Amino acid sequence: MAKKFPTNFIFGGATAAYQVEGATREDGRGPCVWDEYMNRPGARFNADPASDFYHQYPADLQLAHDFGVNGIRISLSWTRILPEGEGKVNPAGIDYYNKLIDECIKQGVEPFVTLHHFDTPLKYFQNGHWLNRDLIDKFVAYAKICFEAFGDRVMKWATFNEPWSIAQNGYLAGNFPPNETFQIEKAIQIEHNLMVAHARALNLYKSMNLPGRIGIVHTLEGKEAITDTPANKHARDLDDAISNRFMLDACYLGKYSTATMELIGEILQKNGGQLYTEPQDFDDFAKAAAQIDFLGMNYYSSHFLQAYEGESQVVNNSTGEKGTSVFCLKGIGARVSNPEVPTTDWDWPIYPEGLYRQLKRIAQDYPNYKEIFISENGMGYKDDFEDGKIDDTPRIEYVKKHLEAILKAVEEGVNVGGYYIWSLMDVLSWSNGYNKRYGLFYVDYATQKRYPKKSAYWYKAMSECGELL
Ligand code: BGP
Repeated sequence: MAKKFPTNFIFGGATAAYQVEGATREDGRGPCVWDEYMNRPGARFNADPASDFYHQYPADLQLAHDFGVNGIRISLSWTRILPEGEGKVNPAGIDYYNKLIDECIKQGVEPFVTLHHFDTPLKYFQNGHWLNRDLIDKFVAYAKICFEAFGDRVMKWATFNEPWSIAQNGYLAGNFPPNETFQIEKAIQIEHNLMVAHARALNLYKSMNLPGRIGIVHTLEGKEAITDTPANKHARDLDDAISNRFMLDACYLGKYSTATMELIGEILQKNGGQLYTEPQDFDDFAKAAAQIDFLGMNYYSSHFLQAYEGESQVVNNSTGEKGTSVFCLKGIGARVSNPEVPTTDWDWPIYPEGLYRQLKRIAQDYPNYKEIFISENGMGYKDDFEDGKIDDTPRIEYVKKHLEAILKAVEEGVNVGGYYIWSLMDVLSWSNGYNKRYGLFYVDYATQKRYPKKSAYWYKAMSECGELL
């Protein structure tokens, strides 16, 4: 079993603007969808000050540097740059990201910048969100401003973070705004519209002749049949089609394959609804598929599928009370627990094999992928803080097994350029709040002091020797 990481492998840490910055009302930032949502009556937590990255970024980047973290995923807050979503640019927003990007470079922590990590401007959210195709043009205009402002120094761009989570969590599971459930038609339409926005922004970037590279970040949940019956395998294929394959086709084939559309068509037929597309969309897809530089793959977990004929029902485990999740979708299948696979307290199966299989699948089904970065992977855990020490051995075990899976795929020829642990420091979790920690660095939210966890020392040692420890 290979233990060596490829040369120049990035040992990164991931963040997202809304989950770390805080300062939601500072320096002219405009409201995004999550500001309203997290401040609704009865909300359990909000994003101020989160990890206070808006002010603490020099210290965080110093820590990253000191612990061998040589890449960071950050995202740009659209409404810091354009408080209204469009129109007048906020110089303070540009100034903040200029300083942040420069500091990353100064510390040798290469920035990998995502344009949109869930934080759509509030106004557009209220106006139909990604169901409204006007948002596609607004996004491309925002992207242009970012490419012009930071494109000379940012060498890795992603258009979107996890389009599937926007669709699934907002419109099927109901744990992201607008908290709708079982809206299969809307979820699929949103996926398509996001793929159009991705393709157009990517094509624009390529036309600007900037020195960097551009891709997209997808969450690629593994899908397995709970037992090998034809019905369970079909449920697996349906869940895979709506969660993964539909959007991978758009990004890498530049169209939806006939086999993919049969599965999507079956889901739509059983739930009612149809997909709206325009001919130009497919020209844009084809052009983007020929130019995409890399895939960012977020991987946390896999689902085990059982055939299911009933109505949709979902119960979200958003407190870490083990064993409380339910996820059954009409016309798709039921995600059931596999007694042989351990889970986190939030019921996410721990299944590194699924990461290996997703890597192999990309290489096989989309051989034009060029390069993959594991743009998020990590373990949500209720860390114990004792006298400034955090022993997060279960997290180390989790990450180690996933790194082994990556190295196995690399050994078999898959081109993986780096790993960005979710998360660099503890951050706000969208639907869980602050007790679900992921960081290499523990954040004491009362003082905003950082403490390296046991995992941070382990990560540093690996980064220094380039071998799995
Ligand atoms: C991904 C998101 C991240 C992060 C992570 C962990 O889907 O891209 O932003 O939140 O999941 O999720 P959670 O905080 O729900 O445990």
